[in-house]
Amino acid sequence: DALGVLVIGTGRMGADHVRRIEEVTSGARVVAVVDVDPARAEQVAAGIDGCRTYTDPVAAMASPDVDAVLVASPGVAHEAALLAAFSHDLPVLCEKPLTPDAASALRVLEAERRLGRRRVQVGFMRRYDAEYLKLKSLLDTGRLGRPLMLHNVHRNMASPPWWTSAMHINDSVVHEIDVTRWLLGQEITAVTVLCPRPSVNAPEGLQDPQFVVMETDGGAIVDVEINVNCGFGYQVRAEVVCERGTARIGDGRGMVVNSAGQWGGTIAQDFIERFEDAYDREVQAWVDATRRGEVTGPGVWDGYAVAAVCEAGVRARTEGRRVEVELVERPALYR
Ligand code: NAD
Ligand code: ISE
Repeated sequence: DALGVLVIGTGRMGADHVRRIEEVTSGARVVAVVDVDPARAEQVAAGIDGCRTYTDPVAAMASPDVDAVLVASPGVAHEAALLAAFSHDLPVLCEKPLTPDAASALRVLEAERRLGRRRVQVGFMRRYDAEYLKLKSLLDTGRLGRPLMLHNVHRNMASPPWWTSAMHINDSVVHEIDVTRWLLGQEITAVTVLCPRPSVNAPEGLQDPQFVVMETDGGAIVDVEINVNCGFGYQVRAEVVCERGTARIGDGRGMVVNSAGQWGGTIAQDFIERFEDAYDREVQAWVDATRRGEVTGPGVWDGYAVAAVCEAGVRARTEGRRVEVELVERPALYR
């Protein structure tokens, strides 16, 4: 039988995941959606046979046709949704971030530990991107030797009006933090943030761009240019420098066109376009694992460790110094 999915939050990501589950993913269907804005939920549910709408996630989870939950509400609402899902013993795909800070992530971790088994896949979709997967496979062969440095570029077209300087790390670099830990198989131990003079494209008062430098427990150095008002498109690039070679992804050279005395291609405009395949693979992997009674992919430990690095990063910028990351001991459930 198809997995009955409840989608919580029907904004940009939630609506796209609903479309994905209905039109792309096999083995699942959307049985209900929740949004604090009922009009939003109605709009997304319209046209999906039998899809119910709710404004309260807890009431929705009590329904017997709900087999699993996809959380796509804002990060501040994730903890309550996750704890409610645990109390109904429902498997969850939770959009990043797991929660907005390390203390709340730790509360989720403790709650999952009390359940005694993993229930959550966190929406770090870059782990499902075809290019990142190739890079990971290459690094895992050991052919290039040990990784010494990882250079990242993360550019967004323009920041929305509610964007703050802390969101550069909490909302955007959160992905590089996860992908660094995954690619290198190392934890991040310290963060420093350097800021050039703000771009004229950035709204008044916003520290944009930022340059984040991270150290790992394997002796690697990682840098990230995070630039959320670049004005020309959406770009995510990564280059690993190893002892015997380098590997780079994200150049986005899909199709090169020669015309009128010029050559060139196009640049993706947002993450929905750039990471479409990654989101598709991520959701399919979650549905397949859930139907087998398993939980795979990035989990609560990853969500917690990433939250702790984000916190250190925001402090590093506001306090203008290198900040070390402190993690609790990794519980057996996540080893
Ligand atoms: P959004 O603002 O477009 O949508 C959020 C929706 O949740 C809104 O419709 C809002 O009314 C609803 N909502 C708010 N509080 C709620 C609650 N307590 N219960 C139920 N619904 C609630 O936001 P978005 O851009 O879709 O982001 C949603 C999540 O996805 C966030 O966690 C965000 O970080 C994440 N996200 C991930 C990626 C990615 O690349 N993986 C990209 C963008 C956003
Ligand atoms: C957004 O929330 C995401 O998660 C995107 O993947 C990221 O590129 C963007 O900067 C964030 O705002």
